Amino acid sequence: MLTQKLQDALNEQINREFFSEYLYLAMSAYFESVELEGFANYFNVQAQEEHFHAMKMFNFVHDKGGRVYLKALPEPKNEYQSVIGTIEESLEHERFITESINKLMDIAIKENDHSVISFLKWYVDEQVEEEATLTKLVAKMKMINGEGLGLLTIDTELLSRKFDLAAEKAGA
Ligand code: OFO
Repeated sequence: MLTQKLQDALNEQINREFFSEYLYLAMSAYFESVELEGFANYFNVQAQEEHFHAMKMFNFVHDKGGRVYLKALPEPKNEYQSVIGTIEESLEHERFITESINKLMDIAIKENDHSVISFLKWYVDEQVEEEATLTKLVAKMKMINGEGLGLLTIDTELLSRKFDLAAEKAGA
């Protein structure tokens, strides 16, 4: 069983993970609109990962005998001014998500629920990876000034990113 407080906090986080999916789809659509297929693919794959994060938590709440309540999603930002600015905003968003996972973990510790603590460790580690990947991408973008041949080279590199459900589950 989950305490009411933990169930509410997990439901909030499920909403944030689905919002992340929505936000990254909006970023993917922006990149499609400026013909940067690799960046569009990168954020499309990221959106699929976020869906996985949300569903992993959705299923966990049920496994714990809890109740999932889905809430409305805010409208994501659809217009972006630059490639580098968009990546920076995604990094900012991941920092916010890291903070919210940390707060959720604080609640699990306070409620002394070891199964939730153990479950959330996966998200804590995942956030390290999420922030590191985007930090490196921002650094690369700064090296090339966010434009020209460098931009097209990175765009081509990002085309190869794929969502691998089996690998995600294996890491689960
Ligand atoms: Fe779910 O990690 Fe990004 O938001």
